[in-house]
Amino acid sequence: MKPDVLLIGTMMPALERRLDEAFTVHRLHQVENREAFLAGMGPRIRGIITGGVAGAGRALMEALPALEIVAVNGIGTDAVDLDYARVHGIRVTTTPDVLTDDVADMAMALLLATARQICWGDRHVRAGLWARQGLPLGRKIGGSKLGILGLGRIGRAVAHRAEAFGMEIAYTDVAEISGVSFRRVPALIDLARWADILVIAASGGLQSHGIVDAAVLDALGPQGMLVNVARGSIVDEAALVAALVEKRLGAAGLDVFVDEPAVPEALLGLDHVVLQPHRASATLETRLAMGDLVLSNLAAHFAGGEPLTAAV
Ligand code: 8YV
Repeated sequence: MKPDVLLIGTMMPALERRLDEAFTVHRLHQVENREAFLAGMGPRIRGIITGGVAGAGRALMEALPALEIVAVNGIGTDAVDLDYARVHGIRVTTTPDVLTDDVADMAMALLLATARQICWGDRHVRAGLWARQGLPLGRKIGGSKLGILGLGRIGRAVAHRAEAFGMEIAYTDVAEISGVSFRRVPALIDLARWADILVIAASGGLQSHGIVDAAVLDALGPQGMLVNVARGSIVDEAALVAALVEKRLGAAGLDVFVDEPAVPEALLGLDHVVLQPHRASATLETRLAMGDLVLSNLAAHFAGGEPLTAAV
């Protein structure tokens, strides 16, 4: 008997085929009447596969009394009610390490695209404006000051890349990170005051909710730049939009938003903002590696063993 699992969202076809081989997969996006489905099938579901942002909230978990494991296809656990999982002995796994390089690359890509106005320049050429009007000058990355919020695996990978670009680096984290030579600035507002560019690489959740607020954005200032490859919830999005519209913040490169896939309308017309549809881990290689890890975690658990990368 193959275990019944619930797939929230989609994965690459090759990975979904492998899921189908090992499990009886129920696809939530194909369910027409969610209530009826949960009433009928809910008691049989032993596993959930979900993305990192939303999916396995408390209401869904409560409707699945036989739930044993939530395998997150990502590093963030925002999609899962971790307290509920702990209390009910439900394992939660993520996909660490395999996505670190790609997310750090996206941070650098956004940083460069924003500072050097790559997308703006591209629009300019395509619109046939090159011969007719100029563009404002970009900002030099080499020698600039990079503040990193969150010096975990991804933050460190950003720092190492930025070093190669000749940037000066400091970070804010809840504690001093051992084994790194980067300077820690305990208060985020001080980091923002010092930095030319602030990259957010912290985890989402209650602890970081809204900590990049209006005061931090003002400390970054009209010459400053914000890059976010972590979670939209870490930024006070209304304050960010206001700061960008009023030019109190110089520029932003954003891969994540509060209410994805909704992006604040006011950002769409701003040339000093670069937008991405939450794609930092979206390479063929990394999505395959993430999927592999999801499958391995589920296989280990259902074979009676310890999942490889358990968060809970
Ligand atoms: C994914 C992410 O895009 O790792 C995360 O936490 O947000 C991203 O890598 C997301 O998990 C969708 O699968």
